[in-house]
Amino acid sequence: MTLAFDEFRETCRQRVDRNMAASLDAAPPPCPGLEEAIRYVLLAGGKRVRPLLVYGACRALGGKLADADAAACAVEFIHAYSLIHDDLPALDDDDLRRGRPSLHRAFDEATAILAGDALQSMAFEMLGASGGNGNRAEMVRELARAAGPRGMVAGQVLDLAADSAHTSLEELESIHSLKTGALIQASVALGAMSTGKAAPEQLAGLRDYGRCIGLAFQIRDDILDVVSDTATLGKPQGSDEARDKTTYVSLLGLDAARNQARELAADSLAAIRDFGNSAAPLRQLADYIVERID
Ligand code: GRG
Repeated sequence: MTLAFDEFRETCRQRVDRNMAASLDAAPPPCPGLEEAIRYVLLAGGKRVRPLLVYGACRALGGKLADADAAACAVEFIHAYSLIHDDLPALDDDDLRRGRPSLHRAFDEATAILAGDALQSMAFEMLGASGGNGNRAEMVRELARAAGPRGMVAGQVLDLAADSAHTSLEELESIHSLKTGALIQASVALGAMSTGKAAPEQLAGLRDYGRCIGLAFQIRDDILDVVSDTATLGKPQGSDEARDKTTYVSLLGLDAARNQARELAADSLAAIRDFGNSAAPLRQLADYIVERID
């Protein structure tokens, strides 16, 4: 990774962390337990990949980072909610997240369900607030579509229903393009939309970049579940195998999965080949996503 990318990543990380904290400071929930739970989840770690994609796409179109602040917070709120619910006993029943007890373990199940619900609403409140350059109604619709019953929630339902013995590569791709990919693709689209000046062909190229990088992200996730360790990941290593889940590694093997992730990263770069230097952060993000270690 280059120094310029490291700086971009750190600037974006600090920016989204500051804005998420400020939104809670400005309008805290009138019940301290809920506020504490939301802060526990939001303000302690995470790679902030989705906000980085928002800011990267905004930059690619020559926008200012401030244009994309609301979208960057909104996608991280949705992501945080999805992780809380994903860890619940009714879903993955995971005790560890980002190196700490998952929310329902640190608090209790009811608080975790409600904190997830609250974060989902907070995302749309933040994105729908007036101001900024983008068309807010279209942006709210974009996020709702990605997070909802034709996006992330559908992916989760299909994943729960998948039969590990009979899941094909096509089915796996369709599950993950919904469960993980839809929010990642929407993050890129929202970054572009937040500038208010995304031409249709630019948006199409960026969506294609997001589609490829979303799948590459999931393949890397599957690889790390095999080759990494619990301390580095901050969540239980080997959980896919323990749950007998079909993954890119179980279907393809490690080497072919790595190649597939790299090919998708190359495809993502091809999708934004017409963008100039302003898309450098997105290009470096593609490399980061397939080489990341956590
Ligand atoms: C309404 C019950 C209910 C469920 C909502 C939970 C859910 C639908 C969907 C789950 C989506 C999900 C958890 C996808 C996994 C995607 C994934 C690879 C997450 C890890 O993301 P990272 O690595 O995490 O970006 P950090 O911690 O770095 O932010």
